[in-house]
Amino acid sequence: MKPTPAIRRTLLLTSAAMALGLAAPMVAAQDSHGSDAGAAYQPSMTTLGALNLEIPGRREGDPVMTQEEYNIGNKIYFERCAGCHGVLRKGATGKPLTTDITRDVGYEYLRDFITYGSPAGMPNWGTSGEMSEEEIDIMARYILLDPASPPEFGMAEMRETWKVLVAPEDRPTEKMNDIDIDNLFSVTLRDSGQVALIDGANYKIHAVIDTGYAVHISRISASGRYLFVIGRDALVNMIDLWMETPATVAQIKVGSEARSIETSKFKGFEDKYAIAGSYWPPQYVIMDGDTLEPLKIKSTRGMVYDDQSYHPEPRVASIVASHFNPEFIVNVKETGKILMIDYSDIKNLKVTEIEAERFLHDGGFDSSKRYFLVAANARGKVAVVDTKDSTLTALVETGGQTPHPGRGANLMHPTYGPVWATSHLGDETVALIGTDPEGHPDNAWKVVQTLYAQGGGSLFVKSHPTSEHLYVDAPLNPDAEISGSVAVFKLGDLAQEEPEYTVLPIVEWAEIGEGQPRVVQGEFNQEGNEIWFSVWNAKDLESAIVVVDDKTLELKAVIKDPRLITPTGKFNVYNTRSDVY
Ligand code: DHE
Repeated sequence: MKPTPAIRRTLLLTSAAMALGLAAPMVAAQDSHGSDAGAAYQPSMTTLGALNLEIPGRREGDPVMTQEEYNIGNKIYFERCAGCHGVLRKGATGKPLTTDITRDVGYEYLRDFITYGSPAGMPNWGTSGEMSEEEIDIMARYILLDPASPPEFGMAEMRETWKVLVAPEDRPTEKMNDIDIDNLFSVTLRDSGQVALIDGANYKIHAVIDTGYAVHISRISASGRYLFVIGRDALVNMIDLWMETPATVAQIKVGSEARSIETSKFKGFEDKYAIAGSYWPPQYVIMDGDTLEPLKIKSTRGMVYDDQSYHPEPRVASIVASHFNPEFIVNVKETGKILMIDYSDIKNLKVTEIEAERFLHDGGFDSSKRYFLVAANARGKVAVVDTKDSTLTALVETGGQTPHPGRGANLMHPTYGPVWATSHLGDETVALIGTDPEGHPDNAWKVVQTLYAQGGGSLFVKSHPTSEHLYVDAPLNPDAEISGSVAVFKLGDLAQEEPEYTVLPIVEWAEIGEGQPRVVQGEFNQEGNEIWFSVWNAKDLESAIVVVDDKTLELKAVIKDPRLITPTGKFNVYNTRSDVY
């Protein structure tokens, strides 16, 4: 179980993450808070940063600050600091920065700390050139002021933003196009705030649709007709794939910052509800599945699962829909709770609250779709929920640093039977966790094998029930060769103690002249015979999607188009709605 020195690379990922628009943490000395990938991959609250918030009521001794300087402070704070220190500065993965602490240490200390950083993990914002002297001066004064209070987003605010562009009765009663919807891919065009709908068979772009700012993920209604897309600005677009040219039929803004959206999948409730979770305000909203009308908003503010201390802003991370019960599974990051929201009667809402682990982030189902596995990333664990009984099944230490599975990958292991895989942000390991408590009880909910891929900075793994391969990306790795390629393990080789991997030079295949594009997130077509990778370049440079033949591991096609600006996540309609991965 030993990695060779060549693959055990030291990770200096802050700059890579910053290049991708990911915020690096700012202050505070604590273990999980260094300049590695795990620490660097923190939320950047860009929408909050763009709000014109008022300077909180002045107190004696407050630094004098113009509104213009305050706006700059807000922007920097929400984009670079709030992901760790919290919107209200009460601390999240980073230490609190409330005025009792900042005033105690004073202006000079704060200025120097921001400038030079600390060996315990504080990035050196000044000496690295990331922030100018003026910006540091503003930030040191800004955190001496009381924290800003971004707006709440209740029913009145949501309804004001809610638009039904095409009413259900005016929509087609049958599919009006000849698109093979089940094999369509919704592709995030991150920096243009759009999604591209690309044909899985002939790679034609059927539509490019405007969505929210720094658009994040797509999910599909149970029937496959409606596509839901959420932007980081919490704008939800509902797209009707039956229209002659698919287009948005309803829209709503559910908060200021959001990352997740899902739809009801249980029998009898198909297409009935949608749910979106927000980072700010910390809440989720259940909406009508035909119109996005907001029906029920629930705050996630409350007690942390273990020490039962109050947390003012627990963010909603991943949300999935149960196949066994009429329930949404909502993962609340800071309180470490997994909420099973019973949507069969939303007037008398029943919520089962599962104690799991802090810093829940992303996850997916096992191959039976009964168990949901979610990374508690800053704790190095995966929580397993039995969605049939709505109980916690296990907490598994992955053995790696900062697990980041995406939805994970399900494999049939030649020795251990069904397993689910996650890679890690902080190192090159891939943990394979046994998921078959009946057929392979000795292996269930244990790391049965650790694979060593190319290096740290991995975000997504992928496989398919018909595939003989496991694909591992590493877009945040500082080495261009690694971030520009993917590692592929053959399932048959997993019986060996130290299976080798093949490297696919995806960026090279894309033949892109300029920039240092990163390869991110493999996604299979419906049949499972090809896998698509995004070649994610800067906004003003050429990007591409590379299609790989899963049987031969050879290049099958390169999709290029001037409209494909910063492609990242890809969501095949069938695989996404059926949780096939
Ligand atoms: Fe994501 C999923 C949060 C940055 C691409 N990302 C998720 C989920 C969460 C999340 C909570 C799970 C959603 C679900 O399943 O309901 N992502 C965050 C962040 O907080 C973070 C770290 C920083 C931020 O400020 O947003 C972040 N994410 C990114 C990126 O920079 C990525 C690589 C490129 C992009 O488009 O923004 C990115 N995230 C993705 C993708 C998924 C995702 C492609 C869905 C993977 C899947 O297979 O389902």
